[in-house]
Amino acid sequence: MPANLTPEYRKAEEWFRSAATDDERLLALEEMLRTIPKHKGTDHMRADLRRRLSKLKEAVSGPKKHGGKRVDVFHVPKSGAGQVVLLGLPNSGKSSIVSTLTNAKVNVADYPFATGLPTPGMADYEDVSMQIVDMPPVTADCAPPGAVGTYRGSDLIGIVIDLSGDVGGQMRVCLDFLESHRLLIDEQTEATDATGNILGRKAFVICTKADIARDGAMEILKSCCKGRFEFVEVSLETGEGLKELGRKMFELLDVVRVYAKKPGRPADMKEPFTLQRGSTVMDLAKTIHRELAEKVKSARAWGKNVHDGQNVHRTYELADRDIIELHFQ
Ligand SMILES: Nc1nc2c(ncn2[C@@H]2O[C@H](COP(=O)(O)OP(=O)(O)OP(=O)(O)O)[C@@H](O)[C@H]2O)c(=O)[nH]1
Ligand SMILES: [Mg+2]
Repeated sequence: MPANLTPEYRKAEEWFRSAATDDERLLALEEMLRTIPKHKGTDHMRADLRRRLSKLKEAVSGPKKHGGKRVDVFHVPKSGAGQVVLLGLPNSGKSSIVSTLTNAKVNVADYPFATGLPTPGMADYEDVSMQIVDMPPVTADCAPPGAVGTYRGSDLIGIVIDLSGDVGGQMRVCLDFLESHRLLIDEQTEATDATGNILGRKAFVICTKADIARDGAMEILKSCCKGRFEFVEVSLETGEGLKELGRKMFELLDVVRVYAKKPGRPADMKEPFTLQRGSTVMDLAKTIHRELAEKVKSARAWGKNVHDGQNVHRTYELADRDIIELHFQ
């Protein structure tokens, strides 16, 4: 029986191959196990993955003891439309962003190294929620152990730059960290392994403390990035730019919202499904229940690229805000 491995699984496999430490290998194996399609054709592969995982866990933390469970605090399970992980120097405003946009309890402080562990929170944007992860800081000399895995597992990296400080210096530290771990994906960074597979993540820049910015800080920052990133200027003090920040994160996560509808019933407009742009009717069916993907025959669609109630093939590419009624064999 064919295994029908998904792009998500392949990505996790690439991550495993490129991992530099056992901790990162562990995260990648867990991701492989999470994303591998679960059917008869993958039974052996899943058993093998579980074996490798438990062997690696033993190698990392010694044999299992009763009552003891190893928790990897740098592994942040994903939730919502996508995961944005923040990166920045001490005091740059990472925790302030998470504290302002989400209900998560984080430590905002006027002294450096106030945050010691990744902390996720959910931020609302229109009718979806996105996950933002507060992180311990990086500096020119050190980065939190395990953090590479958190960034590699994310959907988007938010580089946080304090506009009241030395913006060029902060950007250099963040770029050194990202480039040395091949965490970036853009035209200037070769974030691929030997077989040409992409390993990096997209990134953008969140410029904080706009209310107390140094003169010309944005110009200096933009000139040292040479058109590499998109920027959002915010002030957590005045609230300036926060709406734009939500919009930018949603745009860069590159997802579409789809509302499911049962035949003869109104669509559920409250809780859209979110899928990667480029997903099809079959992908939607798989998201609702993995066995439905094989059974879906066609669909009716309402949205900007179709006439109301138009019959579409199961390979139809979903557009943002489509309403979809699935039809099964
Ligand atoms: N004026 C102003 N102050 C800000 C802004 N954002 C954050 N701050 C202040 O900057 C200080 C540091 O903010 P944090 O959010 O704790 O910084 P952090 O990046 O999480 O710091 P670490 O946890 O050490 O990495 C706090 O005193 C905040 O109140 C802003 O937009 N404007
Ligand atoms: Mg903090």
